Amino acid sequence: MQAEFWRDFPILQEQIQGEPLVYLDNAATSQKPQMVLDALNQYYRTSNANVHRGVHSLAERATIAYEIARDKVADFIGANRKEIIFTKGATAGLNIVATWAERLLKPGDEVLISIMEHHANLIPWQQVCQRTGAKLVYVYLKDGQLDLADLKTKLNANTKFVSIAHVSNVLGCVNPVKEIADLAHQVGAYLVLDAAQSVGHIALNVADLACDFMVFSGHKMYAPTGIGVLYGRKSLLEQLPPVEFGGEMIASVSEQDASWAELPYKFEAGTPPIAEAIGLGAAIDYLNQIGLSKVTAHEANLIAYLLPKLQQIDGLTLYGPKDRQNRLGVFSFNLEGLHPHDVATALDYQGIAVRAGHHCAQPLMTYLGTNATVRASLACYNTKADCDRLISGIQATKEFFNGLI
Ligand code: 7TS
Repeated sequence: MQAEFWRDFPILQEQIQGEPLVYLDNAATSQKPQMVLDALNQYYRTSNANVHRGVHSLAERATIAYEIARDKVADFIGANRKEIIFTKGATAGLNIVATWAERLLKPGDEVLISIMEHHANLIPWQQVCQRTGAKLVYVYLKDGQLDLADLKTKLNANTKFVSIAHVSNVLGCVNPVKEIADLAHQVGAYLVLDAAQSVGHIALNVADLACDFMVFSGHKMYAPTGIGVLYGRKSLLEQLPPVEFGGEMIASVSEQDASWAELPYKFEAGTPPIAEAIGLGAAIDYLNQIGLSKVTAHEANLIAYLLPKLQQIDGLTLYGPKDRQNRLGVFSFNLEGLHPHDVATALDYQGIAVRAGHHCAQPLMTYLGTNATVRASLACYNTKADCDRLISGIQATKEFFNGLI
């Protein structure tokens, strides 16, 4: 019996090019369940006001709903509510951490990242290193996943930050975060975790992962766009100066000076994405209602089903780990002789949504010796039937183009 989570997502009823939609671009963004759509509607219909300022009843409703969303996030990742900063998304969170890092880093210091990082966890560090004279050091791959031995040789007393993806948005591999965090801490470095591709798929507990900072985006875990989370260990966030300045983030202001509000508000300047945060709370409710472990198990079944089928296709090069251990549902591949954009367009003609391109990981593409890949990525609402449609879609694409060549 297959889990029928797809019933909860109205957009999955859409027809694309006359075919029922098979949505396999979840690593880019996920679809939204009715519960999240209802929460947004309900908020705007009954509670819309600005937060943390009004004394009127609607303002109080909005503030309570916004702060309840923060509590839900804190519970979801095993953190304290003061450690949850609402941001625009994973990118914004990483930029905040990098801005702070810029104050600490000196020439000769090192920042260790991996070659599989999304540009969001790469360019902020490049910029910071260029400005401070610190060195950006890369860990490379072995067997399609992170080479831990390489990481160990590159960690040293100069390493001040290790910033790493939990799950690669191209390779699908799950990195051994706890082990990396322990190694980083042994040399006195901070561990920054980019959980953009793991959130909503596997459990995230900041204590178990031993990370100092963690970022993710709501929109990849069934919540709206425009909302994300920066988690930081309280003792660190207390030392960290604000990055943006303005309303909401102050304790008091005089003509020439200001003092900062307590955590987490000192990092939330201006009117926050209120509805979006409430939507994120609803997405967490949705996952809790199903049970995240059921989602993980359902996706693991799909991975076990799809991986060998992809590997059996003649002329298909699959990137990332060869076996399903340490893999989540992100499958990047190329078909011999075909451009990834042509493959994605041919799949779209069959109602199948996948992404093609460099996936904001150009150094990884160069390392893999390609310009681009096709990427199919799973979420809780996908089914074995979707996997079958992808496989037959790829076969049909091959036949179509072979007929032209
Ligand atoms: N980190 C990883 C690992 C990601 O996959 C992404 C987005 C980000 C950070 C940035 O998230 P944002 O919400 O701030 O943009 N990844 C993708 C992708 O693979 N295709 O589209 C967006």
